[in-house]
Amino acid sequence: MSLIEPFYTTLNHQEGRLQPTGQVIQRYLSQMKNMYLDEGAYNQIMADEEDRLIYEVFNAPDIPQVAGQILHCTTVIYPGRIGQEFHMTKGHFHAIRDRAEIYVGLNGEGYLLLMTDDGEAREIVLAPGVVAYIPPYWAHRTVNTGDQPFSFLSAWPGDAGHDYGSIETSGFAKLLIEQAGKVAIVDNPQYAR
Ligand code: PAN
Ligand code: ZN
Repeated sequence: MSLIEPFYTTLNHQEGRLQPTGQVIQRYLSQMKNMYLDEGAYNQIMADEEDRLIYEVFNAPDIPQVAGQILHCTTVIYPGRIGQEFHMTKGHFHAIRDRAEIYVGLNGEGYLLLMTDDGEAREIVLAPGVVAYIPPYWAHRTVNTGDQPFSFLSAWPGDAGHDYGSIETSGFAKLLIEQAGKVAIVDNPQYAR
């Protein structure tokens, strides 16, 4: 491994951003086609709004993506729903499945959903100050269940990589929806492992 310079970033808890920031990833609804259950609601939003920014990722600058390094970033998920389903991240397994991760809740209201290959599911309320441990082998997705931006900090091994394809194909076992004004966790009728 090559020697890189020590550095720091400053975390803005209110905005959920790292300063200075490296690569910024913006995820729009159009990049999440077929990930939300309600296809009619998806099409309506795409017709009315053209597209919608669902979340942004602010990576710490210039860390090589190799074993031994610790990548880290913040994520901000903007509030809203697609039909009954709350705005969420794409979700992924790590490409090297036995790589773990830590999430720290910063601001807003949201959940961390976890799932194994067998569709075994768990959830953690990622309130501000909550430090969640994502063990090796667990896929993870976050969901904004509030009406303000929901943000959290993540740190994970440099060689972990991201496998988005598995979730794109199978979906997530559980969905977070609004039901009679409340947050409900329900089985995903389209989940197919
Ligand atoms: C996080 C996620 C981030 C965005 O940094 O990558 O919250 O979610 P998606 O990657 O599912 O779009 C992480 O888990 N890194 O490994
Ligand atoms: Zn991850």
